Amino acid sequence: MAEEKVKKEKGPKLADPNKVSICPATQEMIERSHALGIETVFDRAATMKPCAIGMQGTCCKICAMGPCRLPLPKKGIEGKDDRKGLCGATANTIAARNFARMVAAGTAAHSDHGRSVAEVFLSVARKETEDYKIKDPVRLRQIAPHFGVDTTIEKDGEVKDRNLDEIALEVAEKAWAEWGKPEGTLLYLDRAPEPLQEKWKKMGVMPRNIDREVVEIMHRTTMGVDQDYKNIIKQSTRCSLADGWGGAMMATDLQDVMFGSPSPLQSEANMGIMKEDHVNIIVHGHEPVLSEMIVAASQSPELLEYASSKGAKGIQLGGICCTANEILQRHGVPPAGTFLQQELAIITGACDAMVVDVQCVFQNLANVAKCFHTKLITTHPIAKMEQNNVIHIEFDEHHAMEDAIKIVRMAIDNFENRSADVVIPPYKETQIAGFGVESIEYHLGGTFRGSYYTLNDNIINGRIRGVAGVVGCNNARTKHNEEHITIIKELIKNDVLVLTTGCSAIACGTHGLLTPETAAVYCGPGLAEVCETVGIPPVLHLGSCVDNTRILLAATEVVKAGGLGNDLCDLPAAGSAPEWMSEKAIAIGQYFVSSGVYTVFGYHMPLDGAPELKSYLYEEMEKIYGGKWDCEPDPVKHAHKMIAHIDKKRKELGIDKARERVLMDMADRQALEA
Ligand code: MSK
Repeated sequence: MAEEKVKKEKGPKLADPNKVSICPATQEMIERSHALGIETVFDRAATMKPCAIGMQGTCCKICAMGPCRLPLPKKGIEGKDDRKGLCGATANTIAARNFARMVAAGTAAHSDHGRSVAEVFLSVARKETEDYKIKDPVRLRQIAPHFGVDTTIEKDGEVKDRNLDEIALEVAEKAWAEWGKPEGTLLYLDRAPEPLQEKWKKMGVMPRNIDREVVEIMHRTTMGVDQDYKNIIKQSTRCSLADGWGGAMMATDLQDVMFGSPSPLQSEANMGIMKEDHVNIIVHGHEPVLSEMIVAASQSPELLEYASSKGAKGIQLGGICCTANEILQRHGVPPAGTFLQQELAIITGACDAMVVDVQCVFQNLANVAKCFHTKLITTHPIAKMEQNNVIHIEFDEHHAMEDAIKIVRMAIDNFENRSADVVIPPYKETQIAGFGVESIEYHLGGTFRGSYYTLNDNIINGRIRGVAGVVGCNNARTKHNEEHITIIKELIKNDVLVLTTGCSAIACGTHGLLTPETAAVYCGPGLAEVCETVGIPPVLHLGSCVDNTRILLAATEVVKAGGLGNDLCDLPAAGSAPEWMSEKAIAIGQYFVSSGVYTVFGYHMPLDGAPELKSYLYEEMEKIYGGKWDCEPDPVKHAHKMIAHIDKKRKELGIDKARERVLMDMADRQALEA
């Protein structure tokens, strides 16, 4: 262990635990990492500063004449902006190309995840695998029409339900084609409100197929192609829509069909979910196809007995990042932490195996794992690690359960090899997770009404001021979880119902915001009344990063239910990614903005070096799609920008007066009565 430790005497700058996180479990584990001399992301962030020109978005490295760097002059632009790279590319072109490439990378990540899911679904439909089944046939019948697949058949003058296997096969083939079909546009676009579809058609941004839009960005942004920043952003819109209304949305739907649609369930969150006397397996990444099998394997009587034979009292599964959210929302498996806690879960000394798939996985996990007994297992052919202590068990859906059993057995065998003291920070909170489009309808609309009417009614009467989607990552350049939690508390205090996904959702669980009891403590009177009446938390956990599409569809249901305008941009709603770090967040932001949502990012946006492009994204886009970008690092101001937008929309809808009435306190009411 000693030789793997970071040499403290070399004096790398260490993070101050209390300054880098608001989470006590995280603070304690950072302290432990320092005591053991193990470096984590928090220390690296203290040592390495980000590149100032990259931060401005104006470093171009797409050809070997560069990198060309075009920072904004200290005094700002005086007169004509004549900054240019060797080829003449302007700051706007360079920053737009960089932005577009982030959209392409983010779309590729979500959509390749979706492709893997579609591939497994195709195997299920073709009956090539026994390990996966269609768990939610109702969901399959719901989505089939969006693929142009009939769910009924007319026979002998009678309309009957069509055979499920036939529907599955046709849906699987249609879905699979969406990545590369030669003609037409994506089928799911018809799920958006019609006025929005009309805007997309008018602008020529209806995605044709998913892969094509990603490839086209890579082509357009290579040296010497698209040199008009507005045209580059137009393709960024088309590509991002292929993510939000394409690859990511299909990932969510097909996962629901195969693994079951989530419904609210109780669980816990934070590193305190790990158990010293259990075999602890942490799954991390994004794709649930393997982790679904690991959940099943870890509950099998044979493996539980095997764990007991090795002296363990059971098998404790936990998650990090969005794989955590996937198995939380369907099985109640508790998340052990967010993106920034991945190294710390190993530093507990209790992690017998960490199983990673794709996205958001630190390469430094291998260095941390070397300091303990932890088996670090990569499972995906596109995501291996170079370090020699990493084990690769390639997952294949055709023998999925076999792979999962092998992994769980390996973790059990490793239980007796624990080499360091086990220190599990004793912090965890209860949470309710697993909301979706249908469960919001059920809880806020009721089966009796079967619509979003009651939610709309409460928005119109002002008890609920508006709806916010707060999503996304942690970022080691900001204080872990602080922005998420401050913004969300400020929103619910002001009667804004919050929908959350990704690491933001895990942060909310960790800090106790995902229980119905939260309403009485943190909410304004209107939202508290609604939450207490229907028994929901004021912050609804809607799943993983790809499940941001649930937010789009829930918003579409609100539009359909009536009374709040005709399009997503009419709604008193706003989006936020307070601690974003991934290219995927930019793709998500762009598809929300292009779907009509005012979207505020925290930390910073790599646009400051290109003021014209920045004002195009922050102002002009609203004139085209109804949504726009914004950035505000201060969390309280951030929340109030969102609230101001919500109030602007309430005014435009003519429902601002209703809200004034609902905000009357007892004294006002008594005065009125008198
Ligand atoms: S895991 S993309 S850090 S939300 Fe989806 Fe968390 Fe961001 Fe990864």
